[in-house]
Amino acid sequence: MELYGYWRSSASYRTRIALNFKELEYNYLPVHLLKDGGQQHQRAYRQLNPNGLVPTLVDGQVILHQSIAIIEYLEDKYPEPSLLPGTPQQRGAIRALALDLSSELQPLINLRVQQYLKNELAVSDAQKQAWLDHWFAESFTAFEKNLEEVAGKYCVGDAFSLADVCLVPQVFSAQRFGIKLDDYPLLMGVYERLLELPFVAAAHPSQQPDAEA
Ligand SMILES: N[C@@H](CCC(=O)N[C@@H](CS)C(=O)NCC(=O)O)C(=O)O
Repeated sequence: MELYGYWRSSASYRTRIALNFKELEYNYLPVHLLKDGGQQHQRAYRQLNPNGLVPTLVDGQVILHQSIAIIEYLEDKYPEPSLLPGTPQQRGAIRALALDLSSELQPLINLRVQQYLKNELAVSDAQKQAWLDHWFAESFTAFEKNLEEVAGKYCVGDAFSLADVCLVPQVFSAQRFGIKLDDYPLLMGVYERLLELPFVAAAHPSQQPDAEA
């Protein structure tokens, strides 16, 4: 399998965690999101992923975009160990938390959105920071509340799941964007425990071949 990704892309990071959790071998092919005007926009890459976003997974004849679709594909093909463990209720909670981060929060803070705010709408750096602060606070406040109901050692109970796969990269992004995280003790407690897992640690942006200082 080949994974096209970028070291500090949250969606790529999710996919790496899932591949590592399932102990699947893959070749990592970096796509630099800033160099050359953004390599994700180059024709060859757009043929694989017409959205011009990372990640993309290539598995033989199968070419897949969207990190959650990629992870569900891996889950279907390699069901054990499962990223959707537990009862139907727990599996529902896992999916909901994963979507809260991957479908609601991440699209608002993505590179192309930030670039559009700055380059097309001439938003100042302070206004852009206010945008990031606002959307992280909305999302993480609700996430913290949800964790009160469902968390154990990890996001949902004591088993590692797709919700955790999505949480780790989002906290990494928050730290990168200077978001204040003091108001989310449950969320940060889960995050700290997740970082101790070797398959999570190996997926960290700093451990990737395209990592920059
Ligand atoms: N929903 C997509 C999001 C993919 C996405 O937004 N990727 C970002 C990096 S995290 C990207 O490629 N951004 C490039 C750009 O905005 O030009 C997924 O989960 O795969």
